Amino acid sequence: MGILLCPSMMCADFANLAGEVEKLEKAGADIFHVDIMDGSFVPNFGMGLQDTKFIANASKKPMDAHLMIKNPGRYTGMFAELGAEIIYIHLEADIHAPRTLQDIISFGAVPGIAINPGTAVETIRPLLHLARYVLVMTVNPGFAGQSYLPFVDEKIDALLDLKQTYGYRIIIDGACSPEKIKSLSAKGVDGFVLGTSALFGKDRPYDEIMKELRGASK
Ligand code: S6P
Ligand code: MG
Repeated sequence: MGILLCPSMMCADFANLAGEVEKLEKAGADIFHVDIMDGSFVPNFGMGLQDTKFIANASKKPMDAHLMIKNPGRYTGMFAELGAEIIYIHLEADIHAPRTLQDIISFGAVPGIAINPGTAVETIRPLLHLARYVLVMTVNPGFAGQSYLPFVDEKIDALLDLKQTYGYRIIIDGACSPEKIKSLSAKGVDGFVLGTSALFGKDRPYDEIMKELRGASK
């Protein structure tokens, strides 16, 4: 299987969200990545509920919800209802994370664990058996357009080593440049969130860029 390309919709042109979804879907987007923020777990606000619902309905491709919010367990049902097929939570934000991950499954969605640059693999390890995806943050969560934090490489290696045991897929979120996509996919990383580093604001057609990214990862 090839790599999963997941456009980060907070980087899209909101003046033409319908056109963006259509172009990205035609270009071969695998999963639409939707960042949800509460101004508390991270110092920013992300996409709104209406945008989230719009994207879920506008495309046949799956959409994920990356919940950068405190107490995500209160809202997973709502995001499943809005159309998120994959729901990522940050374990630090939830004192009953195992229950939240089980709830996500009971709502018919796929559970994912997002891991911050400063969070150890050992912290999430007890719950890895409940996750089908691990979203590795390679920037501090909250903003697009930041620099890749190289110290996260060690964590990616550790998660790659545990991948067979638990059977999850690894997706990288943050500063995924064409060079990083090439080198990390060669190591066994399954997918990448595409923001300003590879896809948006490049003045080039999405299909051309995504074709190139897939070609380089073979
Ligand atoms: C950041 C968020 C991400 C960004 C993405 C932007 O908190 O979770 O999904 O939208 O990382 O990508 P880039 O290439 O601008 O860093
Ligand atoms: Mg994200």
